[in-house]
Amino acid sequence: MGDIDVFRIDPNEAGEWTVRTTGNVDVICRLLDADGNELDANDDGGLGLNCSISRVLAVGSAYYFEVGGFNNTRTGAYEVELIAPGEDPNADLHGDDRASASPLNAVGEPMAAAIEESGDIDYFSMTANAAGRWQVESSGNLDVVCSLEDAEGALLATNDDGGVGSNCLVAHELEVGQQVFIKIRAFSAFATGSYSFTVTSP
Ligand SMILES: [Ca+2]
Ligand SMILES: [Ca+2]
Ligand SMILES: [Ca+2]
Ligand SMILES: [Ca+2]
Repeated sequence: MGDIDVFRIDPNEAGEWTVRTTGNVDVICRLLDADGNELDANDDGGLGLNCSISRVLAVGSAYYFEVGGFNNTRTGAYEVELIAPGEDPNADLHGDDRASASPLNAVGEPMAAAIEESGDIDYFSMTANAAGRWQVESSGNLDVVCSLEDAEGALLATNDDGGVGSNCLVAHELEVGQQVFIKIRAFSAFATGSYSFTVTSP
């Protein structure tokens, strides 16, 4: 592995934990104990080319989750998810409607997410801090459709394949302080997989 990121895990309960990546990067991962011994390794056990490791962990011990690029190549964004014992590993991380939308993390940086099950819709909310033409563009191999809705749910813009490949690209004029919702779904009602999207300010 070339560039490696290491994440420390301190379990707060004993049982089977799942640690995995999301995004559209082909990563490989390893789980190490506090002494650096490898407990498990995985390449594509998650969605798409993401890795996933499930393992019974003990309270009071530190563990390390290593993420590297497959074949030493890794470009793009991924996120690490830690799922506690008893939590549903297939749970949908971003709400299916405006009321349960996730706040956008950052403007100008890719956000990794997934269509975990057929028909899933992911909503994200953001407030424009500048007036002008804002843009939302997806990346990855999943054919997604993206839309912009205003605070009342009126459709402002929608697009299917305006980006690279079958990725979406929407652009719309926003006012300062205007709240909008980004809605992302798979083009196919049956498709699942991970995707990323980037919001660009004027
Ligand atoms: Ca992989
Ligand atoms: Ca989702
Ligand atoms: Ca969702
Ligand atoms: Ca598309």
